[in-house]
Amino acid sequence: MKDEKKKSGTNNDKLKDLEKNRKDGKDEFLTTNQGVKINDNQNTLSAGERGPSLLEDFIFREKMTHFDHERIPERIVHPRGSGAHGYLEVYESMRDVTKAGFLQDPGKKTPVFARFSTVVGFRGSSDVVRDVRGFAVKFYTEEGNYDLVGNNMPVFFIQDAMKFPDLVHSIKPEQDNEMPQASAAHDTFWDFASLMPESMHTLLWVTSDRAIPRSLRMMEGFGVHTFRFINEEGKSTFVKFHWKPKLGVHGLLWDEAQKISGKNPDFHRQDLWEAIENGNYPEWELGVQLIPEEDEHKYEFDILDPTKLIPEELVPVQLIGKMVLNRNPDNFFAETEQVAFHPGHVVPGIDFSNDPLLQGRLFSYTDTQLIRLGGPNFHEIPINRPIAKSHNNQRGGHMRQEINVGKTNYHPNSLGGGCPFQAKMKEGGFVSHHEKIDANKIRTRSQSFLDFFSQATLFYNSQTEVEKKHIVDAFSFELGKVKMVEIRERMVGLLTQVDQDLAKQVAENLGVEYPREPEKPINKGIPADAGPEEFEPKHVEQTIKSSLPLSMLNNLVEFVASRTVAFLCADEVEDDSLNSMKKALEKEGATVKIVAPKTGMLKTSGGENVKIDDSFLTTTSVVFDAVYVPGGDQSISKLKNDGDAIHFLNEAYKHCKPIGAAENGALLESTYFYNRLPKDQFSKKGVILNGDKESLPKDFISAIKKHRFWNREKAENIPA
Ligand code: HDE
Repeated sequence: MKDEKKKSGTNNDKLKDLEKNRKDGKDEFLTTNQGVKINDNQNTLSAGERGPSLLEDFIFREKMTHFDHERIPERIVHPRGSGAHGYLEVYESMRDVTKAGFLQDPGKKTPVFARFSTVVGFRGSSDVVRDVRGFAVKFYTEEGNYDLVGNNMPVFFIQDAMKFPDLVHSIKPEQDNEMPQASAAHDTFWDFASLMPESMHTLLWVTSDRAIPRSLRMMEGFGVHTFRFINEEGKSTFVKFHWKPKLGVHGLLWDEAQKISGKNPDFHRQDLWEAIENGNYPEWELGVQLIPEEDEHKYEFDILDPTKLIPEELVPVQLIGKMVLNRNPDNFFAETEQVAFHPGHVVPGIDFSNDPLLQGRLFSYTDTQLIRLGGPNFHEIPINRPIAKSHNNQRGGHMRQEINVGKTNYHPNSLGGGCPFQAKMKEGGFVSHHEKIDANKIRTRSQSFLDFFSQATLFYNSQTEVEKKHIVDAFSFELGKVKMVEIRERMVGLLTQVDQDLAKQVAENLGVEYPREPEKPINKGIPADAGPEEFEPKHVEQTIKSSLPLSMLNNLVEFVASRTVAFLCADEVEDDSLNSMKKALEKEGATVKIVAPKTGMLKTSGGENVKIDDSFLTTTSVVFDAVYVPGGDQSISKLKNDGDAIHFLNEAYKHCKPIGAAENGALLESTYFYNRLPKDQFSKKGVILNGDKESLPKDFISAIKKHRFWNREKAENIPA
């Protein structure tokens, strides 16, 4: 079954290309790398039964040497990631604005490999930390590889690549003691942030629930920078790229995320893997915001500034295709670890803008692959090689795979008939956009980049009250972990520039003084010889005050497929209420897991044997989307005496998740919330009790579609 699923994705040119490198040891002899059959893989060669090992044991030496070299340096940023294969299918031709071949024909499918990542944590850290997520897609187009190396947030911390090493040093574990892991909540990061007011907009995104996604399948992606589309006539149109997930954008709660980190640090990786294995293929629509060149200076922000987004109310997102991920990698290291992305991998029809952050990235990515993958031939690694033909005069280097024939490795040549030829533009040769530049060499920041706060305010204003509260809590948590009071105070000072209420609440939670007069922002990022007024941050009047797509909760997508529901059961659970709910949920595509006090099998009241998926020892409410308690007096009375079962329900309630129970919720009577909640409020608050075999599943499914019930006032007071 699993193999069939995997094969369903093989119908694309890149997957066929990888086929020649796939190896399966099934029915084969064990051999050395030189192909010599191995007779004993358990014992080293030694002088006598109890004597020393012999140096001549080439089989042992080869095995151990390979093992000793199995690790490569992890990515300095984005080391922990999960990848998958799939395709992009285009809805409509983009010929008017770009000549990129893969965007010309409706229905055209281009193979892709996508990798999602956290930024800060090491390769072995948890998936569910508060962080930006990388969203990188390699398109294997017929004109060469195109990489869209984006994030799940549309803006970035800094405006200029020059500051990137400082940003990353500050956010990574501190240099003296290498703590904390996978977290920005420490002094060096907030010290840096408090001196870098341009970070403010991105910090609002990072303190929102966007930074703790429910699933990699439920997050947006953004190209961040403004790029260019170039058409056949050489006309340029500015473009911002978006990925819109079919399932909508959903987050975790912070308390939940921290607990999942302990219980299942592979939460996102496993969710992506299982969704693909089970045929719930994740999908995103590719969207573009197109800005005619004439409009470059039309907005109150600079489109080259990566700390700004273009509100969709000003430039709508046009959906031009969909990406479907339908096949898991065969080998994590060979594919997900060795894949090498680069924003400079573009094809004719796509070009760069002068965004100073993008310009710096264009240098960094090849440079980093040279150290990470060990030399200049990383483009030959199967996952990286294009399906387009590639020929040039580059030769040699570590681990060269190609055997280039003939005499010539230079251009121009006559001995090789002049091959390989340069391609004219009409033959598909890449020609950089002819942008006129006539300027002095200077190190400075453009005046048009100096509004650091208005879009942070726009983002905050666009959130629901629940989302605003989570932002306040996140700032309070992060800064609460900061030891230096001055840093906390400086951050509160900066928050006053965004929103007074936000600043006031955070100040209150931190126990620092709230400045009566909004503090003048500190700007340390300017050259020493510049006049201070020149670089004073500005507040620029915004065209719009709030933007609908920026809130997750105002754009809820309701669905059930691939959500996971825990069934709390013990022996003697009633067959009917277990099976009817299970059937109804599975029909909708949900995954049901039987959770019981012990693992193994349980016996239903009707004498059936049911496999238990997890016990209270091996799982917890936080990894589920909803909880259901089937009926059966014996089962319920056993669970009533089990503190873990009651905690499971209290915690699910605290995290605002739908809870369903047969037989009027007898088990729920033992929970903290049952008697505190007026009975007529139950269903409004996502606690579904009353109902028969038909109405109960129907109501429970409707509740699951809502995802969470934020109206559980003071739910966080639940002691769980
Ligand atoms: Fe990256 N970034 N980055 N970055 N980035 C890397 O390249 C860098 C930035 C992003 O799944 C590195 O191959 C600089 C923005 C993703 O393999 C490195 C600057 C955005 C990934 C690097 C930025 C990104 C990376 C580390 C500021 C969103 C993971 C390993 C000038 C638009 C790709 C590697 C994968 C990885 C440099 C800022 C996205 C060191 C210098 C902005 C998704 O080259």
